[in-house]
Formats: sequence, structure tokens, C-alpha cells
Amino acid sequence: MKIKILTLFPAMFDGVLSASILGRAREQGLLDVSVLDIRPFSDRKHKNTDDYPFGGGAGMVMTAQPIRDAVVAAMGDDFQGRRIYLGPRGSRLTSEKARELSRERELILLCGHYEGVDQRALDTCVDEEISIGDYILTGGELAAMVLTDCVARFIPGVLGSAESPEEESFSDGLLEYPQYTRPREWEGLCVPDVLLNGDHAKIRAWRRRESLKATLRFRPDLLEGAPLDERDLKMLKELKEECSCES
Ligand code: 4H3
Repeated sequence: MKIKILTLFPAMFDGVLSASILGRAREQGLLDVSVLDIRPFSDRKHKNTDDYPFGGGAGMVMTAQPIRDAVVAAMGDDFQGRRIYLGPRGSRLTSEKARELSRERELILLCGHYEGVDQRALDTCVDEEISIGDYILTGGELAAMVLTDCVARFIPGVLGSAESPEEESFSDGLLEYPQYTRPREWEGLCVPDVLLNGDHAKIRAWRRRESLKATLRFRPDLLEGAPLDERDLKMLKELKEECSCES
């Protein structure tokens, strides 16, 4: 898949896109991310890309013209994909949304900065607005990196073949169970015995129980939407009884 990121601060992306799993995915040709600087598209003499807000108020607003021209350039002749603006008014980025976006041929991600972007550029050059959470960032760049990372995990081959994007927290609607690695005993703390015995059915049951336990404790709201079977419901009932004993 192709992702084109439009920003006034291309340097912000250097490390994130070349390190670790995203770097490997790009080397393997699974993901083609390019970062396009908006500034050269400005018609103005000094390549300005912002101006004072009509109606007054603090800060600067990104002007429509360079954004439109950058988006048009990024789209090329027969654009097939989605143009996304990262902003706090958008619909929330979730695993589901990321999985859906990973099936697109191409994404254009527009990053705002300063006080925001002239509304007319958003109205004419963007298909949808996405937010990564209820907080304000100084720019959309970090949000674009989060979206890129999250979407990339769902592209076949990006995670090692043994790993599945679905096995992590949230994909099955629950939080992740705890993980342990060597040594078996560290500073007097032991790895749970069940993980050492090689009984895979038991391990699966333990992990499911721990997922339910963590979700009940930290994000009980997720239990409403999670697909739970009879055994899960029985485990949950036990877990709830356990915690009411403790308190
Ligand atoms: C995204 C972008 C929060 C998010 C953002 C989010 C700067 C949008 C500017 C940029 C506007 C002013 N903040 N929650 N900030 O995903 O272009 O808000």
C-alpha cells in the first residue's frame, strides 16, 4: 500500500519511518511511504504557508492554496484511495478503522500545524477527518505516524509470519494477557508455572482468563462489545467473585 504524508515538517518522520518494523516493511516493498513537503507548493514569494485568521484570534492558520496544490500533486492522474486529515474533530482511530484503511490502495495524510487549516481546504481536498484521541497536538504529524504504524500492522507480511495483528489487545475486544521471557526467576520473581509446562490447552485457558481479568480491572467498558462464549462468561463470573472477596 501507498501512503503519502503532506506536512510542513518532513524531518519529523525520518526516524519513525526507517526504524524497526516500519523500516523493514518499506525495505521489503510492503509499504511505500513518502513524505511530501507542502511549503514548495506555495505561490507566495517567500513560500509562506500560513496567515492571520479572519475574525481575529491568536496564532496562524495554514492557507488553502499550497495544501490544495500539494494534495493534487499527491493524487496524480487516477487516484484511488482516501484523503485523510488528522484532527481532533475526526472520528476515532480504532483497530477496526486501521484494518479497514489497510485495504485501501493509497492513503494521503494531511498534517495541519499552528491553529489549523483553512476550512475551505478541508472541505475540498479531504475525504475524512480522523482523530487519535481526545487531546490537542501541536501538529497532525504525530497523529499521522500513529495512524501509519497502526495501519501497517494489518498489511499482510508486515508482522513476522508467526505474528497476527489480531492476537493483540483490542482485536478480540479484550486487553492482552501478561507476557514473560527468560530468566524463569528474576530478582526472586517467578514466571507463572503454567507457562513452563508445555500444556498448550492449559496455557490458552490461562491466557484467556488473564485477558478477561485485565479487561475487567482496567477497561470493564470493553466487555460490553467483546465476543464472549459460555466459558468466558463463567470465568468472568469467577473473577468478579474473586475481586468482591478481596474488597
Ligand atoms: C490531531 C491533530 C490532535 C489530533 C492535532 C488528534 C494542529 C490539527 C492543528 C493539529 C490542527 C490545531 N491535534 N487528536 N493538531 O488526532 O491542524 O489543532
